[in-house]
Amino acid sequence: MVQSVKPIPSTWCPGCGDFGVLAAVKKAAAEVGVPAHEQVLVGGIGCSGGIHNFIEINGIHALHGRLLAQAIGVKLANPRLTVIAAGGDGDGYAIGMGHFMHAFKKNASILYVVMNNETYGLTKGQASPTSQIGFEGNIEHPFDAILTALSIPVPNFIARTFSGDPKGMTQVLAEAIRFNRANRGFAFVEDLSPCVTYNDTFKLWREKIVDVSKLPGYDASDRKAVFRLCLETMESGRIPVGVMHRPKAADPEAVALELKLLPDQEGPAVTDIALEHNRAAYDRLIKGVT
Ligand SMILES: Cc1ncc(C[n+]2csc(CCOP(=O)(O)OP(=O)(O)O)c2C)c(N)n1
Ligand code: SF4
Ligand SMILES: [Mg+2]
Repeated sequence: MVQSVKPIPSTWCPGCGDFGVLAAVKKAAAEVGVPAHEQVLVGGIGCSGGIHNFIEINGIHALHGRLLAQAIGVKLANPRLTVIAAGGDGDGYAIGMGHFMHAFKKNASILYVVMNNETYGLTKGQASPTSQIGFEGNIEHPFDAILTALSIPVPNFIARTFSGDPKGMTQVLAEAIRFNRANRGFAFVEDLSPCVTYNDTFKLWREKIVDVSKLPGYDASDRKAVFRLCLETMESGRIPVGVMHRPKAADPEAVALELKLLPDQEGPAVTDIALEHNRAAYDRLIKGVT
């Protein structure tokens, strides 16, 4: 259900990484100058997915793993809106994995922020698809969303940030929102957002993170080179962060979904259905004249 209400006090544990994301989303939207009534935040299921409750904004609490379908629906209902989907690693990479993969190729101009804490926080710390081997009995290799995103050759915006660097995160989110508002397609930002209660990785991640975008000669439009750099960084025991894909220019072969389906940008949500305005068409319809 869509709501535009006063935010409720946060229910997150003190120190949760998601506070950084909340602050960065607010700051980025303000920096880009998105009016509040033009923003919609679609939250997933999990601690992270409650984010829309803590910000004065139009919000939807989506079904588990289905936030991208709902966010794309909002964008197609009114392409002039700035739509942000935000949820957790369990929500997006387990039950929501099918929607995650297809969002890159559908390429609607929405932003998807995943707060990855390598656990199911809300349900008390079980292993998620990104958990390390050994965490809560996990025996599976962790899934890496950035490598997956880079493997889909559509000119999306792709980045990874860290809640311990709110400034850097704000910059990246502002760039992603601008990308969306220029109708350049889907933007995906994974934020490393520690769960201080069940998997406190703040210290470990601070030590392991490497901002690959600051390395000499880095080119975020070179998908193959960035894929290789991320793999090599991971193989050396570090965690790559930064803008991982920034397409050079709009690609005529990969037009954003809302431009393909609604070239005039007039979605059904803003269609004038008042009778007087449409009376001529209505009369023709009744008479059976096309
Ligand atoms: C259909 C369905 N299955 C299972 C659940 C139970 N459930 C609630 S939150 C959650 C996982 C949340 O993990 P994540 O998306 O990583 O969010 P976090 O709490 O870590 O931010 C699960 C499995 C549910 N709410 N609905
Ligand atoms: S349980 Fe973890 S993810 Fe959930 S609010 Fe607390 S610290 Fe954050
Ligand atoms: Mg999680």
